[in-house]
This record gives sequence, C-alpha cells and structure tokens, in this order.
Amino acid sequence: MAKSPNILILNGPNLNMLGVREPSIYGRNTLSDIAKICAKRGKELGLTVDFRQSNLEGELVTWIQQARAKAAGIIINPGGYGHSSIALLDALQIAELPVIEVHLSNIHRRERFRHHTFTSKAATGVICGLGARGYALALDAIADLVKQGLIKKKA
Ligand code: DHK
Repeated sequence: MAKSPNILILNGPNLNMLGVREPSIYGRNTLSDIAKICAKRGKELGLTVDFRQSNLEGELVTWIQQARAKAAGIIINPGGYGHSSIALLDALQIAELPVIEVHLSNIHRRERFRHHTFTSKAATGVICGLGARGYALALDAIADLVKQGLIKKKA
C-alpha cells in the first residue's frame, strides 16, 4: 500500500496556552483538543498528521526546513510570529510545499497590527476566524492540493 502523505501542522508561540488564553477570542479548545481533531480528520483523508507546537522561532524554522524533504504539505498557525517573522516566511518559501495558514480568530476584526501577516505570502490559502474548525478545513484543502499535485514537491 502506498504511504499516506505526511502533513506537518505547526503551531507557534502561546498556542500551548489555548483553553486558558483569552477564551472569548481563542475559544475553549486546548491545543491537545485541536491535535485530536486534526488526527481524526487526517485519518479520514488518508493523511499522516505530524502536529507540533513551539514558542521558539528558530525551532519552527528548523521543522519547516526538515519538512521540505519529508512532508507533502504544511499547515501553520504562526501565532504572533506571523506578524513579525521574515525568517518563517523565508523557511516556508524554501519548503516549496502547499501551505495553508490558519488563525483561530478573525485577525481582520482585531487590532490593526494583526491585520498583516508576513507568512501568508507563502501560503496557498489562509483560514481565519473559524476557531478549531479552521484546522480541519485546512486539512481538507491541503488534501486536495496534495492530490492535485498543484505545487510540485521536490524529491
Ligand atoms: C494566534 C496568535 O497567537 C496571535 O498572535 C495572532 C492567532 C492570532 C490566532 O488567531 O490563532 O494574532
């Protein structure tokens, strides 16, 4: 049987605090609830899901670099680094993989400094404002992109 495509799901700083972090904005789901949602949806879609979180920019960069050789796509909630990190943008562009960016909250309804994300320049699509559901929708989208081979993956 062919190996199922591997999807790296990355979560940036402070997302480990979901559940207690401003629930009126981020909802009551913990990151481990979201990991379970992703594992279930990934299985239904025939994808292997590698779900990770880090508060460290460099660690996220390293994981994206490693994904270049072993993943079929990346889903990323960059947290606050989305608004600040050229390094994450560069890593995502180097990866040459389908990328879906997810934000739990609708960043466009929030403070002006959250309206712009550097990382979205490397994304095929961006989902925001749909809470944990956004991750499942991102998996649906990335499954299609991988199937269609819309973005050529390097050997
Ligand atoms: C998560 C964060 O940590 C914030 O810094 C972003 C994003 C929004 C979210 O909605 O998931 O501004």
